[in-house]
Amino acid sequence: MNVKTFRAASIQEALSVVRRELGPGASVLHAREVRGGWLSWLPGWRRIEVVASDEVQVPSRLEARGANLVAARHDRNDSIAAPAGPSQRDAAPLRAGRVQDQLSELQGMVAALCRTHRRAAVNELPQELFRSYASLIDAEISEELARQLIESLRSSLPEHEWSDDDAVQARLTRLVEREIVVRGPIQPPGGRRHLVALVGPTGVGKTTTIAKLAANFRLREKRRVGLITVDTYRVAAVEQLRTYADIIDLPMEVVSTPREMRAAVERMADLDLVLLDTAGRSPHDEVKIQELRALLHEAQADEVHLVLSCVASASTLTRTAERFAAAAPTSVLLTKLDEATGYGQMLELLRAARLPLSYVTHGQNVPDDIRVAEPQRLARLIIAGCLPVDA
Ligand SMILES: Nc1nc2c(ncn2[C@@H]2O[C@H](COP(=O)(O)OP(=O)(O)OP(=O)(O)O)[C@@H](O)[C@H]2O)c(=O)[nH]1
Ligand SMILES: [Mg+2]
Repeated sequence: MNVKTFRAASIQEALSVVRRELGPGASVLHAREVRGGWLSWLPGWRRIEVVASDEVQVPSRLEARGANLVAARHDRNDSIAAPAGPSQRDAAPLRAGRVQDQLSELQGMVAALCRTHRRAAVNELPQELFRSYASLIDAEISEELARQLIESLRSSLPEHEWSDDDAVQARLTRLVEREIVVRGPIQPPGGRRHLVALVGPTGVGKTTTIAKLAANFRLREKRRVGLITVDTYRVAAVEQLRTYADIIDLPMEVVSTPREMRAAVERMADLDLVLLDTAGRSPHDEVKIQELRALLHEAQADEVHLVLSCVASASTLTRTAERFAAAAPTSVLLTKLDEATGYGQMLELLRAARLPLSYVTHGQNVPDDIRVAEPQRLARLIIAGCLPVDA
C-alpha cells in the first residue's frame, strides 16, 4: 500500500503537498500536530504531520474543503503582502480556528476509517467465532476488547475446536483471566497499625463494605480493628457506621478536620487494622476529591481502595476512576455484582485505571457478601454471565 507521511508548517501546506505528490484523489489517513524537539521552543514554530495514501479510499471531504483551502492560502498571501492592519490581526485567530476545525474533521475521518476496518475484520470472522464475539459483546465487553480476545482465541485454538463450545468457552475464560490483575486480600502486618481507606462516589457501598471487612477481620481473623469516619456531611452517616461498630464491638472515631484525623489515628496506634470510611464524592467535584487526598495523607493511609459499583457502564466506571485518580487510590473494589446484568465492564475499568482489583461484593448481607477478587472465578463470571460468584 502506498502510504506516505508529509510534514509542513500548516495543514493547508501539508494538504497541497499531498495533492502535488499523490494526486487529487489522495486520502488523508491521519493528521496531527507534531510537538517536542528543541525547535518547538521557537515562537510560532509548529509542524503538522499528515499521513496520506493514493490507494486507500475514505469518504473524503477534501473537495468540499478545497474552497476553504484556496481561501486560506489567499489569506496567508495577503497577510504577507500587506502590512498587518486590524482586520488581519483579527484574521489570525480565525485561521487558527479553521485549522483546528480541519484537524477535527481529519480526525473524524480517520476514526471512521478505523471503525470501517474493524467492522470488516469482525464481518470476516468464521461463523463459530462470530458467535463467541457476539457473546462477549453481550457480556458488556467493548467491541475493541472483544475483537482482541477473539483474535487471540483464533490464533491460540486449533481450527477444528472452534465449533466445540466447551473448548471455546474454556479458552476465552483463560484469556479473560489474564486481563484481571488482582491485589490480594488486605494483610495487616501485625505489630503496627495498618490503615485502609475506602473512597468513591456516593451510594456505591463504602460503609457497608467497611462493615463487612471489619466483621471478617474482627470476628473471623480475631484482629484488633478500629473504625474512623470522616463522613460528617450526610445525615445519619455517622449513626450508620456506629451501629456496625456497636454490633461488632469496635472502637470508632468521628473526625472532621486534618488535626482531628491525626489525633484519632494516634489513639488507634495499637490496633492491627484501622478502616477509614469517607463521604461519597461526585467524580466531578475536583475540589472535594483533592480535600480527600489531603485527609488521606494526614491519616497516612497504607491502602486506598476506590469503591465502584458494577452496575455502572464501562465508560462511567473508567471516567469515574480517572477523576478519583487525584485521591491516589491503590486498588479498585467492585460492589453490587449481584445487581449487574453483565460483568465485562470491569475489564475495561481495570485496563484504563491500571489498578489491581482487591475485593468484590455481591449483596447487602454483612459480613458474608464479600470476596477477595480472584481472576479465575471472575473470568468465569464474566464469560458465563451469571452469579453465584462462588460457583
Ligand atoms: N445489592 C447490593 N447492595 C449493596 C451492596 N453493597 C452495598 N449495598 C447497598 O447499597 C446501599 C448504599 O450502601 P452504603 O454502604 O451506605 O453506600 P456508601 O458508599 O457508604 O454511601 P455514601 O456514604 O452515601 O456515599 C445500601 O442500601 C447497601 O445495603 C452490594 O454488594 N450489593
Ligand atoms: Mg457511607
